Amino acid sequence: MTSLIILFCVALLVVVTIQVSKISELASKIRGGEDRYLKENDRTAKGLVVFMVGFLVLTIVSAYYYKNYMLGYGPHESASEHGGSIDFMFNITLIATGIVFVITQVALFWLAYVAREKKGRRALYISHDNKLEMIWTAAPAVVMTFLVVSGLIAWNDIMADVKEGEDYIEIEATGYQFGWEVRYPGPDGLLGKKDFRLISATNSLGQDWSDPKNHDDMKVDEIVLPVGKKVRVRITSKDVLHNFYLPHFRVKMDAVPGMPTYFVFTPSKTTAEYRESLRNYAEYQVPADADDPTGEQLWESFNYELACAELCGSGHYSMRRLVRIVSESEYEDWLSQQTSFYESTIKEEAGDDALEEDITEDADDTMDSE
Ligand SMILES: [Cu+2]
Repeated sequence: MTSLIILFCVALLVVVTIQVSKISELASKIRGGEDRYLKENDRTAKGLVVFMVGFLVLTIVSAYYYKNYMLGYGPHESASEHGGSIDFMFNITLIATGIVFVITQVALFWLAYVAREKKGRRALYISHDNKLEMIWTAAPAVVMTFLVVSGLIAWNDIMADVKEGEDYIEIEATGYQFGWEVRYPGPDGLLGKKDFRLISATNSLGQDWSDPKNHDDMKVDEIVLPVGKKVRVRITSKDVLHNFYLPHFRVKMDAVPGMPTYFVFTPSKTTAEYRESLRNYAEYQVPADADDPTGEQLWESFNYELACAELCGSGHYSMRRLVRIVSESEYEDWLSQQTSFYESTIKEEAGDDALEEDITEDADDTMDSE
């Protein structure tokens, strides 16, 4: 009801404004102010052109100022093999819409100036023009088709799953409020089975210990991956929606509880290489006059990171994890230092008792089924 009354008031206000302006227009005509009216009209039309020029100049200045924030430029180059095609789509879309933006703004303000009211001038009336219709239908259609088709091709390319027999590393990221559990498959290269009913204080992922593939699976704090190798990330969530986001690799995928998703990508730059590429950018250097106790430049301490890109609750910000891309040999070294979660936690803590318990439970199950 309140909104209806407000709407009615707004409508009334509009009517009042129109009536008042009509009256003042009439009054100025009666006072013989037609010349003054035309002069004012002239001034407004010229003002619009000045506004357009200022507006476009500022647009260009701000585009130049922020050019380093464009994907794929300056310190924002992608660090994955597919990243370039995403950056290309972003930038080509920005350029296409930018051109249309300039054309329409110029047309809008320039025409308002050129076609302003003048003494003795009559408005030109065009009821139909096939040529014009063709141009403004065909031109956007061609551009849109190009954008949509190249977008589709890029999408199918990026979202393609690994093929059978292909060499890749598969890891798993499970989002929860508030963090990520990252599981590596261990020496066998295979992730073990999970069942949410097995989730407990000591088994946060619900790994099924009767599946031997689980025994060498490792949980890690830092995501370390070798450069130039295909990685398939299984993405899932334990509670609410999260989003597995690796901005530097142009990787972004929802983590949906109960619905596994994945993303396949190939890191193309090691952390050390990426740091080196940031070396010359002012935003990655500590200013000479700054009070810097570490004496370290910002580019030296740069790290790739995993973030959650789905607002998932009060601790959303704290879901950051470090990602390190290293050479193949460094990766093997790091991998050999990781211990299996089963070996280090489950087996040691529970000792032989748990194993015995498992056996008795199994025996009970068999009796039940009989
Ligand atoms: Cu989250």
